[in-house]
Amino acid sequence: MAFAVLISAAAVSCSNPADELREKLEKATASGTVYFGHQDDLMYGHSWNANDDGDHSFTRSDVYSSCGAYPYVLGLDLGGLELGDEKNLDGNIFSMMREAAVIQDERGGIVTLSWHLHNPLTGGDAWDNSSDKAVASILPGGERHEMFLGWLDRVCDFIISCKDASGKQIPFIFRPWHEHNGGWFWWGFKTCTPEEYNALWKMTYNYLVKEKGIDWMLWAISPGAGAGGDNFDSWMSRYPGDEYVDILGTDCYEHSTGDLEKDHEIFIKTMKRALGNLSVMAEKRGKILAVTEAGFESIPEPEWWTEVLGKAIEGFPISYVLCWRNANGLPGPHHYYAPWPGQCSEDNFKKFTENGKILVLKP
Ligand code: BMA
Repeated sequence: MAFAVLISAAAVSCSNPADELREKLEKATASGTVYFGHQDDLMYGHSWNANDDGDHSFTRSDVYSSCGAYPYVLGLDLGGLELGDEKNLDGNIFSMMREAAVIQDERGGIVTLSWHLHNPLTGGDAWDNSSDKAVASILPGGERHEMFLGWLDRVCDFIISCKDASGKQIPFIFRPWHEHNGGWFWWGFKTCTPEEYNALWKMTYNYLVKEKGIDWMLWAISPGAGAGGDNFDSWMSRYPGDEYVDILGTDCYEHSTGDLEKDHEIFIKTMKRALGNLSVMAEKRGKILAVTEAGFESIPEPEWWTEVLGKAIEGFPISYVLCWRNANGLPGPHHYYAPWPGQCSEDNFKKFTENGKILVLKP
């Protein structure tokens, strides 16, 4: 009997793409290596845009142009999908995002999904924090609850539609309701109570996993560190519970004050503090650690990768670090977080990805 139980557990573990993804992430941390990630990497870069060009090859990438390999983790955002839009909030065509996700998976890489969704009560964007009733309105019994389930249905349809050639689901890292200890999103600490936030997460999880059967994703929670008084020490009051979370990450950026040395020092200190907190928690609770977003807009420091980011994450068992997008369009040509050919940190980035610790995806 015990033998039979063991066999069936092994069979289940092999057949669920989420287990394979978990193993991949744990392998990185066990060997002291870190997957490098970049938001929207295959969709557009500093001076090109696959959406506008109708280029379905997904061979272009600013990271590839800078170091000869693709990011191991591709970040994509679902913002706009909830309304049935054809493109996401940054101009990515959803059907092309699906193609990119499938190709990233085929290449052996990982895909993570974030969601800058509209405010369900006011109709504004994710940054519309004008009402403290938005979260309450979509919880069971709230006036927008049914409407919100329709939004979740669209997310489910997209996730389910992402399959490889053999019909296997793409195992996403799903990262909803991020930076919730900040006050800029409508689900942030200023506009909902800890109880409402936790109920929001559980409702989302239960709907996707229990109701819709989407059990092939890992769920990542990502408090922000550093920006505008981050309440980091108390972020745990907004944590739905161990059964709803697989990955503990942080979103942590360097900000420019005009004094680079000072900016680096603050960033390294902030990152280390956040990872110090999260690594203890991850170890205790058996969770995977990650830097879910990072970067320094415009990367004005030529040695930023090895001397700043590398030092900030050194010594922590993080599975991946994802740098934010290289905007092509709004909010402007300065909004980029990974190097591109000719960018001042390009050589240093190459060095960073060649030290054996930072893993990129060789084609
Ligand atoms: C922010 C900025 C915005 C973008 C949003 C969602 O950090 O990059 O321009 O719309 O992320 O990707």
